[in-house]
Amino acid sequence: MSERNVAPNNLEAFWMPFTANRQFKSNPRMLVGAQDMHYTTSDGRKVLDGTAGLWCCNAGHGRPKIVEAIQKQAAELDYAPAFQMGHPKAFELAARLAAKLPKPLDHVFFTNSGSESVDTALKIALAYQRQIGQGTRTRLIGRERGYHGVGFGGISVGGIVANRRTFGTMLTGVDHIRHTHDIARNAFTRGEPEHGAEFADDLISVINLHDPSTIAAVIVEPVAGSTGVLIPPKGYLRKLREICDKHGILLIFDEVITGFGRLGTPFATDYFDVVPDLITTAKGITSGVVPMGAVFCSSDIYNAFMTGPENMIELFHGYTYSAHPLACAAALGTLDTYEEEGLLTRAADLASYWEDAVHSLKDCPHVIDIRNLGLIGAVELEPIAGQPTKRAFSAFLEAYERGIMIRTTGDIIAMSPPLIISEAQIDELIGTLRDVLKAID
Ligand code: PXG
Repeated sequence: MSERNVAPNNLEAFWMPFTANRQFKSNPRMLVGAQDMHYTTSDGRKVLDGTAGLWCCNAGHGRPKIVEAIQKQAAELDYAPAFQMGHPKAFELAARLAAKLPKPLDHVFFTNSGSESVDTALKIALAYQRQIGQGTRTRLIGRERGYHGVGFGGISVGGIVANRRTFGTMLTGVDHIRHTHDIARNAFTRGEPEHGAEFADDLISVINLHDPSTIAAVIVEPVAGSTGVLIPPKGYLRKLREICDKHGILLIFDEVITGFGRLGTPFATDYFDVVPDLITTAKGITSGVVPMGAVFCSSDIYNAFMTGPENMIELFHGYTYSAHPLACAAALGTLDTYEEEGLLTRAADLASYWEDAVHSLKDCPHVIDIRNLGLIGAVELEPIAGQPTKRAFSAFLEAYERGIMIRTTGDIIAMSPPLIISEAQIDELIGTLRDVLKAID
C-alpha cells in the first residue's frame, strides 16, 4: 500500500464548509495529489478537473513557477507586517496587476479571499461617497441569486436564499434587483442571451423608490457563477453602467470567478467592454494556490482618500495577511505562468470548441437548459419532483466515480476547467458527463 492510501481514521472533528458532512463522512472523497489537469484520489485514481478546483486553479495544478516562487519566498521572507510596513513583492504585484486593468482602474487593495474583497469594496464605496461629500449615500444594492461570498456584507447584498435565511437581519439598507435568468425566452442560448437587457431597469425602480441620494453602490457578478451560471443578456451590463453614471452610484463588478482569464479576456470588464468603478477578485489571482484576493479601483477613488495630515491613516481597513509575502510570490509566479502560456486569453481560442461540446449534451436525459461563455459551461437539469438538488448531486457523485470533477448547485451542473485544458480533455469531460446523465435517475 502506498503512503497515499493511508486515510485519516477520524473525520469527525473537521466541520466541513458548504458540505453535506454526514454524507461525506460516510463515503469520503479524499484528494491527495494534483498535477496539471488532474487530481489524484486516495484510492489512486486520476480525476479530470472540470472545475479548476472551486473556479480558482486557472493555471492548472502543480505548476512549477508557482511552486518554486512559494518555496523560495518561505525561506526568504515568511511574513512582513502589512500595516505601516511593506515588502517589495507587494508593490511589484500591485503594479503588474494595475498594468493589466482597463483604464482608469489602477490601484489595488489586497485581501485574502473573495468574501473579504467584497466586504472591502463595499466599505470603500461607502467611505468614498462620504469622502466626496455624499455621506447620505449609505444604501447598497445587490441582485437576486447573486453570490458575493459569506461575510455579512456579502450575504446582505447577495441573493442566494439558503445563504441568508438563517443569519438574522444582516446589513440594513440593502435592496436587490431581479436576476436575469429567463429559461422561457433564452433556453439553450449559445453565449449571451438575446432577451433580458430590460432587467437592468429594475435599478431605476429601486432608485425611484429610495432616491438616488441614498444609494452608494450596486454590486453584481458580470456572469453569476455560484447560483448556477447566469450569463448576462446582451446590453444588460452597459445599461447598469449608464444608470449608475446618471445617478452618481458606484458600480462594483464581482470578478472573483470571471477574473484572470475565465472568459478569454483578462477580466470580464474587458469582455463586455463595460468598466466598473471597483472590481473584486480572488481565486485565479494565485491560481488558487495561496489564499489571496484584491480589490481594484481608480486613482479618482484612491486620491479622494489622500487628504488630511500625511501621518494619518486614510482608510481604517485591512487584514493581518493583506499582501502576505507567500501570496504575493504565488501571484507573481501565477502571472508569469499566465503570461508565458497566454492563459488569460486562451479561453477565447477554446470557446467555440467548448460551446459545441457543452451544447452537444442537449439531447441527454433531464436537460432543460445549457449555458456557456468563455470556458464556463452549465447544464440545468429538471429537478426530481419533491426532491430538489438530488438529481444534480447524484450526477456529481457518479461523475466523481467515473473520473471527472464537476460542481453542482441546486439542479445545475457547472463546469469551469483550468485554462490549460486540451480539446481532447474537453471531449473526455463532456463525453463522461454524457454517460453520467444517461446513468442517473
Ligand atoms: N464572489 C464571487 C462572485 C464568488 O464566486 C466569492 C465572492 C467568495 O469568495 P471566497 O474566496 O470568500 O470563497 C465567490 C466564491 C461554486 C463556488 O462552486 C463558488 C465560490 C466559492 C466556492 C464554490 O460555485 N465563489
